[in-house]
Amino acid sequence: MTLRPILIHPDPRLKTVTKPVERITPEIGRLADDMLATMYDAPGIGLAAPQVGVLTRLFVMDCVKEEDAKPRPMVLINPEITWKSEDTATYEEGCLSIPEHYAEVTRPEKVRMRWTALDGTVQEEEFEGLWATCAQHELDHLNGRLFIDYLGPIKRQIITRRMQKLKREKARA
Ligand code: K1U
Ligand code: ZN
Repeated sequence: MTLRPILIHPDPRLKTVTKPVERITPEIGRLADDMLATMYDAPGIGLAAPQVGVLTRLFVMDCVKEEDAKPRPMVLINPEITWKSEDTATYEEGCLSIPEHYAEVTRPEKVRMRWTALDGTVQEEEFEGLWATCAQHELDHLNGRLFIDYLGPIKRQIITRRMQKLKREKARA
């Protein structure tokens, strides 16, 4: 397993609409393993392929919060929303590609998602709470959308400028 570097906003790869996975190859299996390891290491509750520079429709997530609970690592390939609730929920979101910045985002409270698992089977499940928020945040990544795109232009610009500064500092270090 390899920890992969996480891209920091702004980066054109984070604004790209990604391509479907055509075939579940050993390379896709390795990507999923690496992404789960990278997500747990960060730490985070989700990670989408474009965040590690791979422009394909795959994300991982595990929103189990309790320290002593069994982890639930999930790999979702070619995910799509098949139903969303009219009720909405607002969560303070973060993003591993926008470190140390958080903002409230309102989204459907529940979503039903269909995806292909690593073993090739088609799965469908209704998510709610943090799972629903995270699944929608990750699906947005596959469509080149970041949580700051839900904010007003001034807040978005402030965060983008801070990230540009952070990247300049990191490049000098
Ligand atoms: O996609 C990402 O950048 C991962 C992101 C997912 C996410 C967080 C919050 C709401 C929606 C989606 C993160 O995991 S940010 C880190 C984080 O939320 C966290 C880190 C450690 C413990 C618990 C949460
Ligand atoms: Zn994110």
